[in-house]
Amino acid sequence: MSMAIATTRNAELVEIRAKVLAGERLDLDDGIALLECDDLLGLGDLADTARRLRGGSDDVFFVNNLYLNHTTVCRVKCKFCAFARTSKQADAETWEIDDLVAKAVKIRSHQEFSEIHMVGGESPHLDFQYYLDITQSLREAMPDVHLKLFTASEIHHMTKLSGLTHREVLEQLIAVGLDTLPGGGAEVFSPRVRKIIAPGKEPGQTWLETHRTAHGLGLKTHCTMLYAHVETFEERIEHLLALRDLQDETGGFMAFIPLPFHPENTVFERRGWKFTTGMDDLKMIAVSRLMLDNIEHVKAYWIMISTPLAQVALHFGANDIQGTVVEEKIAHAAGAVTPTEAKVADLVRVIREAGRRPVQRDTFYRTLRTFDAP
Ligand code: V47
Repeated sequence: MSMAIATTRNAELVEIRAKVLAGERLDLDDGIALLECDDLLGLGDLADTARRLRGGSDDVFFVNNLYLNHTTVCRVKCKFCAFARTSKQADAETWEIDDLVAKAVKIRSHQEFSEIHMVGGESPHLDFQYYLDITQSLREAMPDVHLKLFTASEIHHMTKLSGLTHREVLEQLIAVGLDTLPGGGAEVFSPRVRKIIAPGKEPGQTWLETHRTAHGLGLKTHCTMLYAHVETFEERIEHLLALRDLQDETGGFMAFIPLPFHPENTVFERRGWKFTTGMDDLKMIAVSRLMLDNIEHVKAYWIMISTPLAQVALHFGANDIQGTVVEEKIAHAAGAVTPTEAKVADLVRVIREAGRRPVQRDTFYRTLRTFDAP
């Protein structure tokens, strides 16, 4: 009995499996067929096979990191977002630079994080100098910590604040300490989808162009897709193909993170939108791995899919579970029921018990610490 017959009952999956085993690139139709396929275990096995064929091992990565949000004030009003506030709302929060840096330094006194991941709203009350000053202050206070700051949407916002180009904004931020960009703000690139869920946001092309510019300046970045709201399967795959094309051109993406839509406290909750199920999330991880044949790392973001499902996702093409996080607010504002932080020992246990080898990494996926295999 051939391998393909042993692992799948689905005729289309057999054909796509043959392409994967031959090292052929999958196309739009393949991607849609994979999302439509109901042979979940066959799909997971294929994604895991693809990961290994491209050099993946049993190593599963995590980072000891700290999330910060400098402001919740945002002018954009994306309909999927439960985190944003107007400045008049009582619980709106904008940090004074010294206070936020002092908070990070205090946390560092008892947690050796290697990375700060900081994103925020697009506040009309902050100027570009604030962004430069906060970056420089974090850099000076913690010279050995990697600064992964600001989504491409925030970089675009800074061009509006400053009158500078995307390139100039990035150059100035790099000069004061920016190390990489996180992948947020991508949502789904389709103009149809953006018009419905984020009419005030810049076009998907601007997100891509900002990352292209960053890569051109030698900055590595991350990429995401917010899925399971109004987008079609075709629009999901087109999004992945746009990322794949840019990666062919620049090689600047280190990891892809699929983000399942959390509807609580958003307008979509009132319209009856539901949280994704494990089936949706596992399929999306597997299809991301299969389509993104040139992005080395796919994250099973435990904050949004839970640690039990992240363990399964490690057998569906994912090889990273993100990090310790400490203070996650975006997903939790929208109904995430996971804890907001994990200890290194928790992540090691989660990875080990999934039968994989935990590797604590830095942001560039260099090994900082290994742990015995299970
Ligand atoms: O940009 C907002 C998304 C992103 C909701 O770069 C929502 O390594 C689900 O980008 N339901 C922020 N998602 C998170 C993010 C991220 C996470 C982990 C790792 C990395 C990385 C990046 O979360 C936003 C937006 O796309 N988001 N609201 C919501 N209700």
